[in-house]
Amino acid sequence: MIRTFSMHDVRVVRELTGTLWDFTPLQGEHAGERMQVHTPSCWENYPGFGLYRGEGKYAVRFEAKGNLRLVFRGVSHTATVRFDGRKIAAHYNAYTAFDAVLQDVAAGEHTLEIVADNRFSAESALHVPNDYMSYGGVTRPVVLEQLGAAYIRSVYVTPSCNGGIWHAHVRVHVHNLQERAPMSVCVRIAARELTFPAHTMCEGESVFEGDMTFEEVNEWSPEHPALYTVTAALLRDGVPIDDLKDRFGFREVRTQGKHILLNGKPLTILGVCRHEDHPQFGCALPFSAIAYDLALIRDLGANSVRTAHYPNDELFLDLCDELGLLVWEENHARGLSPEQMRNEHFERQAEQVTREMVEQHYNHPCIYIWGILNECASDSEYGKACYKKQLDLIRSLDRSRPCSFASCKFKTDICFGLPEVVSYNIYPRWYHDTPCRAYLADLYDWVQTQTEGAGKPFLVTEIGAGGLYGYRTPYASKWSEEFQAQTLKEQLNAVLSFSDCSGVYLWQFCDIRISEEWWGTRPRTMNNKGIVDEYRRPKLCYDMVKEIFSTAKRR
Ligand code: ADA
Repeated sequence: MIRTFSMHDVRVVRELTGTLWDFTPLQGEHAGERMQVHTPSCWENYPGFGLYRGEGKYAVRFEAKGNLRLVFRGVSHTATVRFDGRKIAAHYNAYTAFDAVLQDVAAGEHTLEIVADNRFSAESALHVPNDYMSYGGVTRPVVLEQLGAAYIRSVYVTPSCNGGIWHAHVRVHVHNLQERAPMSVCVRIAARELTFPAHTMCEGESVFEGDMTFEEVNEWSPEHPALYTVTAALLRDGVPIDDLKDRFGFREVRTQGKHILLNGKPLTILGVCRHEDHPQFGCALPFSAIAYDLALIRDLGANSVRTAHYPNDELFLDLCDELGLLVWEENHARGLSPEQMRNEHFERQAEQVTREMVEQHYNHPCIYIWGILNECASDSEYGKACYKKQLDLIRSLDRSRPCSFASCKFKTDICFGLPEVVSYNIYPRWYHDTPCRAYLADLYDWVQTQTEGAGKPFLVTEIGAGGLYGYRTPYASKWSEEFQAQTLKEQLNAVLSFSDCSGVYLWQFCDIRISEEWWGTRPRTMNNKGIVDEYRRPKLCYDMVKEIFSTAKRR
C-alpha cells in the first residue's frame, strides 16, 4: 500500500513490492545464499538475520517498456539500484523517498536489483549506533510508473486566509522528457480550475504557479480534519496525458507571542513521541500496524505525534491527516556530538534528508511544525551554524510552518534565537531526582531571562521514565511499572499546569529496539520508556496518561 488514496487517474502505476522478492546477503555466514522474502520488510525479521549488519541484494523481474519511473519510498539505510545490471540510482537515508526515470526501455522482462546496506561507517553521518535501531532492507514500497513523453513530478498547495477568504497558492513541476507538441496544465481543487495555456515546453523541468480563491471552505482542524484533493493534469491537444493528485487542508499555522496558533486558535499539544519500530516488522510497519498505533494514541486522548527522530512513512501522515492528529515531523538526527556533526558527510546528508522531507511531505495538513537535529550540538558555535543552515533551508522551502528543535542542553543552549518555537527534552525524576515543577520553572525562567528564546512558544518535546512491562513491585522501585506511572503522573501534571507551556510530548509511545553497538546500556537492549511495550501491551501508566490527557484543559 502506497498512500490511503489514489494519486493518479491517468498515469498507470503498480507496486512492485507487496510480493516475494529474491534476497541475497552479501556478507556474513549466509553470504551468497539466495532466498525469497516478503517486501517491504527488514531483514532483521528474516530468521537468522536479527543481528545482520551488511549488504543485502533484493531482486525482482517484471515486464515493462517505454518511459518508466521507479519510486523507492524507503530503503534502509543506503541503497544502490541497478536495472538490467546498469546502475540507475543511489540514495542515503532510510526515511525519505528517491526515484529513477528510464526512457525508451525495450519491451520485455527486466530485472531490478536493490542493494541495501545497514552498516555503520564513516560514510554514514546520520545512521550511527544509537538509542534506536537502524534496520536493513527495502522497508517501504517500490512503485513502477508508466510515463508518457512528459509527466507531472510534484504539485504543492500553500493555503492562506486573508479576511475570511481562503487562498490556495499552487505550484506544479512538469518534467518534459520528449514532448515537442504544445502542452497545457490544468489544476483543479473542489469545483475551481486554474489553467496554464498550452505552449511548447523546454526539455527538463517547467514550473507553473498561480493562486486560487475560495469564499467558503471546510477548514482542516484536529476536531474537523476536512481534506481536499488537488488534481494537476497535463494535456496535449486538450487530452490528459498525465496527472498527479494529492491532498491538502485549508489550515494556517503561525506563532503569536507564547502561542502556536492553528487557524487563529492557540494549540495545547498533548502528544507522544513515536519511533517506527515493531518486533515483527522492524521499521517496515504495514498499514494495519500503523493504524493500530494511531488508534491507541487517539485512545490515550493524545492530539499529536512527534516523529522521533526522522521523517515518517506517508501512510502514517495520510492517516494523521484523516484523523486530525497533529504531527511534529523532524529530519533525521539524534544526539549527534560536535565531532559527529563534523563528519565530512554530515552537512550534505542532513541537507538532503531535510530537503526531501519538506518537498515530499509539504502538503500534509497534519504537519504543523518542522523539527531538526534532536539533541545535537546546539550548545556550540559550530553546531549553531549547522542549525541555522538547516532552518534557513526549511524556510526557503516552506514559510507556512514554524520550526523548532528539541534541545537537551539545559542552560547551555545558544540556538534559541533561531527557531520560532523553543523545545526541550527533560527527564526530572528519571535521569535526575528533581521535582518536576521546580525544574521546569527554573529552566523556563532561564530561557526567558538569558536567551533569545524569550517570549516564544515553549514545548516540552520529551519527558518520561522507564518501565519494564510485567515488572511490578509494591514499593515502586525504579524500572517498575508503578514507578513509571507515578513519575509520568508528576511529570504530566507539572507540564500541563504550567501555563506558559504550549504542551508536551511523552517519551515515548512504545518500547523500541536499540542498536547493539550503541554506547548506552539499556535493559533488553531496548528503550523501555514506552506507555505500551513493543507488542503494544499497555503498561500500568497507560490508563493514568489516558485520564490526564482526556481531562486536560485545552486552550
Ligand atoms: C533523549 C532522546 C531520545 C531517547 C531519550 C531517552 O531525549 O531524544 O531519543 O534516547 O533521550 O530515552 O533517554
